[in-house]
Amino acid sequence: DFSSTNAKFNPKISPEHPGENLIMRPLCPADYARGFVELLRQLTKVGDVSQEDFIARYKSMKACPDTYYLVVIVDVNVDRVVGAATMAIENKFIHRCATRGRIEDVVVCNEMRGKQLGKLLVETMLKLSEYIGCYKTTLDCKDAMIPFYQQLGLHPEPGNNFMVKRF
Ligand code: 16G
Repeated sequence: DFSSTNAKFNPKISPEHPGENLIMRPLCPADYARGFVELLRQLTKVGDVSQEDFIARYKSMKACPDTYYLVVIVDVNVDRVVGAATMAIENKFIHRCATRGRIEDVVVCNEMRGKQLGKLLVETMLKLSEYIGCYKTTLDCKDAMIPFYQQLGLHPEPGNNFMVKRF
């Protein structure tokens, strides 16, 4: 239900109506041919991911019910994936066996900037994680993206830092 948040969208868009010639839906295997993996290259290094690799990973995610939510926005005119976001649900013991949402790999293709699609993807994932009952939902992002995420109600949490060890 986007009725409470729709005010933030001008013009008004929603998951059902993301914009002219656009649809929003869960990722499906045929999205490899629609450029899903190519789109991810606009976010970070992806490397070689063959169709077989993609299908294998897709199946392994599907095999974990209620854990991976992958959403895409497709431009039906050109039949290409133009936006995508992932939410992973983590099962915890803390907070009375709660779940926590992690929003990952949010990307909108360069040509589709300024259509509020990133906002729509993140807002959808936030709504979904709230609906699922997550006690919190987090993401990590570049400094330059902090204002973008802040307008969606996310904020850096004082005293909490994002730590990483790369391999
Ligand atoms: C950003 C992404 C994160 C992604 C990472 C890739 C969002 C909200 N954050 O931080 O999900 O995994 O970039 O960067 O989309 P890396 O390749 O340097 O890990």
